[in-house]
Amino acid sequence: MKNLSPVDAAALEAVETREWIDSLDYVLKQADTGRSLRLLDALRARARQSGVREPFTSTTPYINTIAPADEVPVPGDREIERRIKSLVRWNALAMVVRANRESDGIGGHISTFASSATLYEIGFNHFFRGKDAGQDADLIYFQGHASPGIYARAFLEGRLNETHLRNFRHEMRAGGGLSSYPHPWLMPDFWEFPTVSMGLGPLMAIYQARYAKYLENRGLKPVSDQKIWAFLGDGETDEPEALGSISLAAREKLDNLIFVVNCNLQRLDGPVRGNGQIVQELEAVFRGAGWNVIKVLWGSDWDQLLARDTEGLLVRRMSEVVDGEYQRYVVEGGAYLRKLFWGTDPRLADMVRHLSDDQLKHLRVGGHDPLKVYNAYRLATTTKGMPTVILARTIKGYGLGEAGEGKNITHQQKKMNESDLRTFRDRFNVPIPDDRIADAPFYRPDDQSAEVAYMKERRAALGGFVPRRVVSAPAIHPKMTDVFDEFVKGAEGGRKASTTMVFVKILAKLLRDKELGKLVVPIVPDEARTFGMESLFRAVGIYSSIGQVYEPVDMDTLLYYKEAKDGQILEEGITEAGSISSFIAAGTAYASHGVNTIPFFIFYSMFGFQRVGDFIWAAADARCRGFLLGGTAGRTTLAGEGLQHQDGNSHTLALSVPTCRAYDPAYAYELATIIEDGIQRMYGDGEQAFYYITVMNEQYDMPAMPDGVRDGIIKGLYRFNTAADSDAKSKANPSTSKASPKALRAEARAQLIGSGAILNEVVKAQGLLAKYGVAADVWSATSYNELYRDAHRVERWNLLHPTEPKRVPYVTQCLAETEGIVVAASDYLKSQPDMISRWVGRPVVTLGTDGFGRSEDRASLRDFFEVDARYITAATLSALHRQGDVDAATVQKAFKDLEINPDKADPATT
Ligand SMILES: Cc1ncc(C[n+]2csc(CCOP(=O)(O)OP(=O)(O)O)c2C)c(N)n1
Ligand SMILES: [Mg+2]
Repeated sequence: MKNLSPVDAAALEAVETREWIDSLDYVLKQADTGRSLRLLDALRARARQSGVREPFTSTTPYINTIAPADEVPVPGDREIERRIKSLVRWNALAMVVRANRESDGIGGHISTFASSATLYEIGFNHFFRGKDAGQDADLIYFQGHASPGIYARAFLEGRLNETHLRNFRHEMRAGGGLSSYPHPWLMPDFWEFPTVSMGLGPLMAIYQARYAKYLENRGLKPVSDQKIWAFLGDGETDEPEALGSISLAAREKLDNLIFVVNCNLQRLDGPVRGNGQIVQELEAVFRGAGWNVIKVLWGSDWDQLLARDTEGLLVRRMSEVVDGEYQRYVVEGGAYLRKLFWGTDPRLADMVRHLSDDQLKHLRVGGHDPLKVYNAYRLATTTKGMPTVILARTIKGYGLGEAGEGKNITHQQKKMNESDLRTFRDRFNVPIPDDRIADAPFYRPDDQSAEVAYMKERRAALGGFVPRRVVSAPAIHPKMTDVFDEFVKGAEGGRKASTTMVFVKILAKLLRDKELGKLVVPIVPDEARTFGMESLFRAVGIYSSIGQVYEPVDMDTLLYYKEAKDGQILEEGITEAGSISSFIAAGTAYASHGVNTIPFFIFYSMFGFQRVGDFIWAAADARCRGFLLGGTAGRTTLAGEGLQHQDGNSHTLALSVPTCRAYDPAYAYELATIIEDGIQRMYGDGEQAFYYITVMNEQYDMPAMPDGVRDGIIKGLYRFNTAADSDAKSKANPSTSKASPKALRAEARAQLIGSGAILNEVVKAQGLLAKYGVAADVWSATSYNELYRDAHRVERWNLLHPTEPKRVPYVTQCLAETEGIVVAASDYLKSQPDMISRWVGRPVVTLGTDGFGRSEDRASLRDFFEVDARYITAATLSALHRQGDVDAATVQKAFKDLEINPDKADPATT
């Protein structure tokens, strides 16, 4: 061959190729596919032995994964399904066009659903299982901005009416409207999963699928054929969250999970991979991770052409064209295609000589062909032992023609003129007369029509309409006194403890509780030992879908690392995003699985709201319940770790989440009270909220619960002790009596507020202040966020009811009648106590930890951030002096005694 001319060499190679393909065809005809695979393996091995270095390839050729011979026809009436799909398309488009005509700039998306209509319709007519008769329904994560299509279908099904559609993106109008995207908070009977923050849906779907198996393996839910579907955009896969956990899905063999990636090759601004092929890139990534990849690239029209491609020329051409060029083919005519796609080789051009330019242009891609999509779903739903991803090629803005089909502007297209509407109508045969087309009227055939009857019959056969959110878990009314009693009594034997230790004890007791135990779901992102939770490994086991197939290294110890198929702990490894997704799956299981599981997700507090804040937002939207525990919290309480770990921010971030109740408890009884109340309110009273509780690692005495403070703990503030209590206590205890005042001066009074571990500093300051003649009461602020919310609620009521007796915010009720300067200190931003200052009735001096943390010990940190007992004392005296209650000499002496440097740099900015 070396001596041949290039032309002869090519000819010879063509003959050789032909012979090899013939041989393979022969084997394929004679034997099962296993034989051909073994043959290919043998050839590969032979080539390698002879020194051929095969380039690594993680992709398959750019053709459909399912061969035409393996396809089955779509059951049902294809013609009616086509008509239904056209009506859904029309109404989805009309919804957006009309909304934007009426309110310019109201937004909405036409092109996304236009590209994915077939992907959804095949699901609705043949696959998506509903919830009727308690069936374990499929859980579907719809691509957020495809929502117009989902609404349009619900309209045809008779679930939404014309007013709803007219009020798309006008949720507050009379008669009801529709939210822009899937939001269970806004449409709690309809949407189940929030998806529109891109990347979150796919990740949540993976953990949802794993959670479904967890519930099955733990006997909390019967084993079923339920599928978790996630529909996502190809552009969306650039979000790290979208692909970040796909290896978990393969490792866990989640054959209940199906991703459908709508590969329209475009995102908002332009092509996803103009210079490459997004489908091939995704195939490589998913195959590499161990997924079953089904490519649906070409419609049935291409089958004949590919069958005639005996030399592999067409497949090669398909594989070399980049997405930017494929996109171009959509907007250009058939002549362009004939020249630039087919015309690169005369043999290729010959293959389509019998087709007109128009026919060439309309050769469909796979994602618009019901047969191809049906077969992909069929294979996906029957595949065992691995998750499936379907990469479906579609055309963005399909059917919009000049108005945007395949164009870069198509994502933003919201308006269509009369001629565009007419073209769309004609293309999909929508029965709207010419004289009405300009108005873009909605169209719904009557209930007796074949279309509506068919849709309803199909949905009934599959178990009812989807999406539909149903809360099926009944409220529970656990008697939990046994669990919490011991914490109310205070630490026995004067042993010191941290709130983290107390939390772990509470969790352990809850896990042992007869009624609640099995419902508790502890979730940790590789931090169990950090929080002293390792005793739970052995007690309840770590969930593993295959149990434990090795003998753990610490097998002979009491607290060995026990993995079990019915293990209860979700030990997620280092993924806060994954852990919060498990939290969401567990905290919404009361709706999606009919089980009231109670998640406790404990994490490093700096890696919670700050790191996965958008997931927490989605949790709130999804009406999630449960407990988030921010561990080793507090900017100065966490010693040593420094700038990245020391958290002074999380309560402020938590405030922004409407359904999140955040608490910063100091003592065991506070923590126990909050958790007990939380379980009651969420799982007994049905409140759709969740809790964020910071727990610390500083160990100190845990006092007994004072009388009558339960209500205050929940509301966010209560008086921990008074100056008189403290005085009496000091007198009774000679070791601290030195700090007691010689004589209390009536005018020098203070109300000191502390929270979390800083409450102890406040108690110490109370003693110090007594030395300088100041009588101080101490308050524990368990939640500034709750105080702030209550005050605003009351203030709003007063504003709206000007002639009725004024109501008084809880914080005002607590502090208005007290005497003296108010000083509040916490381990978080000063804005925390600042939030309540306007309802206190007099100025509040706030101490907090604004700024970057430092690697230091606790005492140095509290000195640096000016939140220790010395600074609380100094701040109180300073403010008392300014209002004339303490003389200059006393303040100066105190500053000297306490070693306060007035010229110290500001920690907020250093
Ligand atoms: C986290 C996030 N970033 C940005 C957006 C805004 N956005 C909405 S749709 C879109 C483009 C989507 O492209 P693709 O995922 O390919 O979906 P397609 O519409 O093409 O199906 C963008 C950037 C968003 N919703 N979420
Ligand atoms: Mg796209």
